[in-house]
Amino acid sequence: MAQVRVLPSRATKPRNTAKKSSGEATVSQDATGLVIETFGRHVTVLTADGQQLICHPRGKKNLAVVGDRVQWSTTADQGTIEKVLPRDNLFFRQDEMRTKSFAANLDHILIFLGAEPEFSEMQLSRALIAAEATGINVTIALNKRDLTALHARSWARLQPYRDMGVDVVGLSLVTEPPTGIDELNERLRGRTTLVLGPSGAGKSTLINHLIPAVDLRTQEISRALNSGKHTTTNTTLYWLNPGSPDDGAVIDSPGFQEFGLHHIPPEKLATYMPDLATHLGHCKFHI
Ligand SMILES: Nc1nc2c(ncn2[C@@H]2O[C@H](COP(=O)(O)OP(=O)(O)OP(=O)(O)O)[C@@H](O)[C@H]2O)c(=O)[nH]1
Ligand SMILES: [Mg+2]
Repeated sequence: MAQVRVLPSRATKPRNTAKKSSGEATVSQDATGLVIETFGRHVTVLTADGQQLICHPRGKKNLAVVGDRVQWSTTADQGTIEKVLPRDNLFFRQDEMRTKSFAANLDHILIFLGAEPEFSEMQLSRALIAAEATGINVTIALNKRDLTALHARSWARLQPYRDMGVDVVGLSLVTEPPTGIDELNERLRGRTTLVLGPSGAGKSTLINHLIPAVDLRTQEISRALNSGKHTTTNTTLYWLNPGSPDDGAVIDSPGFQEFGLHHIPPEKLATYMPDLATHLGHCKFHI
């Protein structure tokens, strides 16, 4: 868990939430909150009065993810998620075995890649398809511009995506001054953004840079394995400006390797690829 929690200041005290001494759950209509972190089956809920409460789901239902608005209850020593309130959207991946939800109620996904480790076009394309299917705006960021030759090569590999109309920005976080941050900030302002990408791309480094009060653990990549070290293990939301939640939030997430699209019927896939979608209906094979 992050050492410094960045809380919004806009807090109102919940009413009618007096605890019962018997240990019986107390539910109040006003006991709503926002899930700001998930770890295993447990979540941290930011309550309406600005408290953080560790909650677990009631049974197998009500599995909440970061960004979820929930109704919670407390017994003597623990919090329970009673209900996940209706979502605007839910971003997830799915393979034959399981579904992995990233976050809910998103305005924007920042697919965060680095000049190293080398990214996979297959996984990038899959993440773009999932975002398109969910109707969430995407920006691709290509980090580590200071590694000039590697960055240029990766930038060229992103050309087909730019040709499809995907927004791509380049940046460097370790140079003094960093580059590309203003362009990126324009895309983050006022939105809740999931920062998604392979391990080692620099997602947590970005969040440390954007929010000085946050000090997330980061780690060098393994060049031998062309991979990061899976440093971030929890999904966590941080406000860009702790005093003003409306300025937007970023969600750090663990690096992913495989992006399953089991939930999208094969005949629908082309409709979520902008370059193919324009040709649908004009193919003699009726794709
Ligand atoms: N050269 C260079 N290195 C960078 C840059 N940004 C981040 N790094 C380094 O990349 C490494 C990985 O950064 P992290 O922030 O831990 O990466 P992550 O995407 O959060 O990785 P996971 O938590 O494992 O998913 C660290 O050694 C960072 O210092 C950059 O702009 N240039
Ligand atoms: Mg990280």
